[in-house]
Amino acid sequence: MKKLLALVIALCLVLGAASAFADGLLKIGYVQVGHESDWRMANTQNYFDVFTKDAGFELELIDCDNDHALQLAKVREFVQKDFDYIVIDPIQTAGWDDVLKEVQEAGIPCIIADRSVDASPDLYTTAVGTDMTAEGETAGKWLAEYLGGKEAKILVIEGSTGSSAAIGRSEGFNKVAAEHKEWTIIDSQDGDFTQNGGQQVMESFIKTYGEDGFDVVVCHNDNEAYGAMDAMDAAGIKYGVDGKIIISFDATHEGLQRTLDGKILCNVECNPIQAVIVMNVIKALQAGETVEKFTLVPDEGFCAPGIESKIVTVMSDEVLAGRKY
Ligand code: GZL
Repeated sequence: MKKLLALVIALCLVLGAASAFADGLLKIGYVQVGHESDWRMANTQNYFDVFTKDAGFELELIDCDNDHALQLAKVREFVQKDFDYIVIDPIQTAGWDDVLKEVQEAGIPCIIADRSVDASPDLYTTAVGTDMTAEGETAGKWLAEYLGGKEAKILVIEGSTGSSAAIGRSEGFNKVAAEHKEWTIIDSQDGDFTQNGGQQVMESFIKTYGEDGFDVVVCHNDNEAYGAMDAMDAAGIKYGVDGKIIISFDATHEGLQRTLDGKILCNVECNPIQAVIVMNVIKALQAGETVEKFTLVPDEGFCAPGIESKIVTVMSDEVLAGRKY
């Protein structure tokens, strides 16, 4: 009887193990920020395009709708389901130590993608993303080049508070602004990376400071810039090459179209096409290779036609036609 029982248990174990690899696909759990912007939608689509079954993956991507607690809960679910890899795009930099320790203790490789966390790099396998501080510096350096010493009153529509994108871009821009006593940053409010958020903040800025109260609006992403334009259109305030200076980030296709049209004067890229880089990191880890602690996704800046610049690329139809997203 005992022999029969042992045989049945062994058979179940073998069948169980076989079923886990029956499809031979690597189970990838991706905890995504949300669906707040065109950039985010391009990033999500890119993961679905890359992590396909034909490529050997079973991707479960969770849109956490800007809810940090939901992100933590979904990571814990991926641990319970014993996923092969967990990819996290953290809504905010804070509050990740405990859950990253749980992932590590479960022996599941963890990749931080796009945005970054405050947690020690010892708590995750590797990170892939852009340099948000450098993006902010590029915007500041371009503005300094464009203004050529002229005074400027600056309003900022920030990205989601606590996100590494908003923190980095502010840090980089403010570092350059500190070198320009002729600049004054009048106000800085959170527009949540959405068009509606950008419009609401800009409406409040116009109400508070009036048309003559500002010269420059720095928007932490294209959707906020579109909202700011909506608000200025409604108030009859001109922007662009002969109006208020709008600086934006992301350089999505629509954002670069509006830069080409001279509505946005400077647009600093943040490349959402990151899935192949993450996939290559996973393949290297699968092959037992060691990977760098951080893989930089390169980006650059653009400005409207008719503006000379040594800092960013001047937009043209050819530049726009050559863009991949
Ligand atoms: C930046 C990314 C930001 C984009 C926004 O890497 O996390 O979040 O700039 C997006 O458009 O919402």
